[in-house]
Amino acid sequence: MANSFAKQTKVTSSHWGAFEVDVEGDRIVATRPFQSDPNPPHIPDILPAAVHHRTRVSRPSIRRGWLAKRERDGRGHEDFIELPWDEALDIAAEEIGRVRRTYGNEAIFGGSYGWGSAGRFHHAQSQVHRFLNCIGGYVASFGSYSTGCAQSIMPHVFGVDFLKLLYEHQDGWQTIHDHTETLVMFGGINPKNSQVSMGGITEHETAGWFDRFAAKGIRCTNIGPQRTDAPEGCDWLPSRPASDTAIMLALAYVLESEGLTNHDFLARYTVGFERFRPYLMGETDGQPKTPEWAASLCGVDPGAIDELARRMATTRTFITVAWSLQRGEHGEQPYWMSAVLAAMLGQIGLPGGGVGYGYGAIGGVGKSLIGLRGMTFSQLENPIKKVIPVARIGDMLRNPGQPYDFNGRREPYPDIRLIYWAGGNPYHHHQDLNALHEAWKGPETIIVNEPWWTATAKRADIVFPATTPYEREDIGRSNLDDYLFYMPQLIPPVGEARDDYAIFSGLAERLGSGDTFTEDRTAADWISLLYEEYRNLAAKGQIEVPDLETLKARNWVRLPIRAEGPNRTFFAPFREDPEATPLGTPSGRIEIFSETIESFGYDDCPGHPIWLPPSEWLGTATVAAPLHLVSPQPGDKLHSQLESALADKEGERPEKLVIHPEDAITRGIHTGDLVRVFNSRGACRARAMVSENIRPGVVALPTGAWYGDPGGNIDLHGNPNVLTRDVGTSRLGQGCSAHTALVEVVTIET
Ligand SMILES: Nc1nc2c(c(=O)[nH]1)N[C@H]1C(S)=C(S)[C@@H](COP(=O)(O)OP(=O)(O)OC[C@H]3O[C@@H](n4cnc5c(=O)[nH]c(N)nc54)[C@H](O)[C@@H]3O)O[C@H]1N2
Ligand SMILES: Nc1nc2c(c(=O)[nH]1)N[C@H]1C(S)=C(S)[C@@H](COP(=O)(O)OP(=O)(O)OC[C@H]3O[C@@H](n4cnc5c(=O)[nH]c(N)nc54)[C@H](O)[C@@H]3O)O[C@H]1N2
Ligand SMILES: [Mo]
Repeated sequence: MANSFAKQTKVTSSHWGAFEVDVEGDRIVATRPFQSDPNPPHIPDILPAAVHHRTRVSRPSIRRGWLAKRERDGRGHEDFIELPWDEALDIAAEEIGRVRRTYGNEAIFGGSYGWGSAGRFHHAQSQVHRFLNCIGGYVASFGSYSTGCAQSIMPHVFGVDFLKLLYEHQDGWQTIHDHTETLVMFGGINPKNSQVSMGGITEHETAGWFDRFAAKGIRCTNIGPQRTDAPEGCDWLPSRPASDTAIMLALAYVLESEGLTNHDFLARYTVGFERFRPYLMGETDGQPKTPEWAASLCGVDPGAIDELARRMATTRTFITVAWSLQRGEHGEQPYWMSAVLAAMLGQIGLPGGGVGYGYGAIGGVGKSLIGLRGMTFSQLENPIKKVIPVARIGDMLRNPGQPYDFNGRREPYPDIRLIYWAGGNPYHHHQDLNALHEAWKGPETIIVNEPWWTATAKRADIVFPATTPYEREDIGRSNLDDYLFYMPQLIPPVGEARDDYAIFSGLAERLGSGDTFTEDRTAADWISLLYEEYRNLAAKGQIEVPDLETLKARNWVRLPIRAEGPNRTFFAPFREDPEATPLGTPSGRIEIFSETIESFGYDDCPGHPIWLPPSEWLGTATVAAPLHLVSPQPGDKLHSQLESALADKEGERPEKLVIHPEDAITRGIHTGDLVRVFNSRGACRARAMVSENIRPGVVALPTGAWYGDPGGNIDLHGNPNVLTRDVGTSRLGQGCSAHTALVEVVTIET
């Protein structure tokens, strides 16, 4: 074995891009940037240490109390007993069978949210879903933590699936460069987040485009709590988190009161402005939505709002909205209001004008490609039709059988007895982790496939060690990228790790569904099959893709799928002829007022966008919790992945908390100090970083540190989710509202 893995350098792909890997014997020893990446990330630097880290799960492991007497309370602090694969698979299969027989498949939660790793076949979620479908199905989840709320609200407004709009139909960077004069970025466009794109991103180009925008004199304005959310050189209007709807309303008010609204556009392409206008002008609630009104909420100078509104009305303006804005309570409102504001400007459907979502959130948004999709491992059909909004898992576990509202429907939460998770880390990603820790005691059994002993693995009953992508072969490809990779197996599996496919094959076989799951194919057979299907699809579009053997030899190829010049967006044909190409809304137009939403009768998301203050923000700050906490994505890695190796590095843990000098001085905090960040839900440690790049009153603590404290007083690593709220954005979207939280910060005496 060792010989076939003797010294070699190969390229592989990941969610944060392609990189070269040096292998010696059975170890990854170094990584280097991919040759044609203009701006490679540093994330792979920590990969060699992480892959061989002592926190790898080496053997199948079953928690002692669960094995002895199916006890649940020990999750998170009890030790595990290692077992041989066959024995552990027997026990797991028997338990899955028992739960199915006793409670039915509706008692199995297999939503299994998470990014797992790139690679088309060994895609953990596809694997676990297919397995569960083969044995009768599972309760699934809808949407993502990234965009769940937008996925619910935006189809009502634009009549199109939000992800389709996002990934197939927005202006490309070239179009923005060529046509846009004013770029208004709510929540910024962050090169730090652009490092990542699901499925892979080879050429990191966001920062390069901003250099070109600057050279061309495009005015770029970042509206939000952190200057660093946009590249250097952009204007910054420091605003309070959660106040964006008020700012957008004030911009709309200026347009309407100064005769700058494009009423021809509203008449031809939208419905419901007449029902929204009285609210905007204050006729319904006595409060005109003036810049002065907005200033009291958002903290931005009214003069700056006035000036911006006029500039937006008189230049080609593109509004972008970060995903973070809908990851907060009432996150539906800024999304809907951004569409209304863009409609009032009347530039939707013109190149470089209108509104777009998620630029910078992931690096793939803005790349202009001609669609060549495909290469997915079929999950088969789920016979169980129960689906919860993804971020409502804590609620579901706390309230079995209780009704909840979601986008016009009301139904009871299922009663979950078994959870299967592969490729995600809910103890990193979910809100209010101390509350989740309690809710997690509900199910009888929790099974996790994981390469590392994450906080989630530690809270499982049965843990199967999974390989990382470097320990198996796969194909790397993303709908938002123009490269194709053969991802070779670089090293043998670490410890006794197996691929998710092998784990699920073993379980399916024991449960009598082996043939349905595998169709009698090995992993290599599946990779060949999926690849051939993809090649055929490409050939139909006149795109030449090498055969698999050639790709294996070359390691990677660049696909000729870049769209040349400005691209044509979703709204262009609609603008040209709204009768012939209506939108998919009930009216066929952009819905400023939605009869459908109005009919739901939700006071937390009525028939047109309105300003709704969240329950925690600077407007409700208290002495006990005076600071607004935003918890953005980490710049140095992907979520909680590779965490154990990063945490070993001097000075990296606890995670850094950005705080404004004014807030730091009054608390006697200096850069480098250890601080305690806390509120009524929990507490964590962090390392202070005093900076003027954040608005006073706001602190930022990135996600990604492993949740380190089992039910005690303080999370030692700095996971912001001990502080965040586990409430839905509204009854309509029920998305994650992580960015809505108030905290206090004090120094820790050392
Ligand atoms: N406070 C706060 N919380 C947030 C957010 C926020 O903005 N603020 N953002 C949210 C968002 S948008 C997201 S997307 C989530 C991200 O949350 P997650 O996607 O859950 O985070 P990851 O750390 O990427 O988790 C992936 C897990 O899969 C494991 N894994 C990798 N490869 C494989 C494999 O091949 N097989 C198996 N079985 N496992 C594998 C990794 O080791 C890791 O533990 O966090 C959310 N949480
Ligand atoms: N390096 C790296 N990149 C990533 C990821 C990663 O883990 N690491 N994760 C990827 C994933 S899964 C996702 S979903 C995307 C997320 O992409 P986004 O949702 O855009 O990113 P966030 O980091 O949550 O937030 C971006 C900024 O929004 C600001 N913000 C917070 N609340 C508000 C508000 O109410 N109003 C305004 N105006 N601004 C606000 C904060 O200052 C924050 O820094 O990032 C992706 N990119
Ligand atoms: Mo995300």
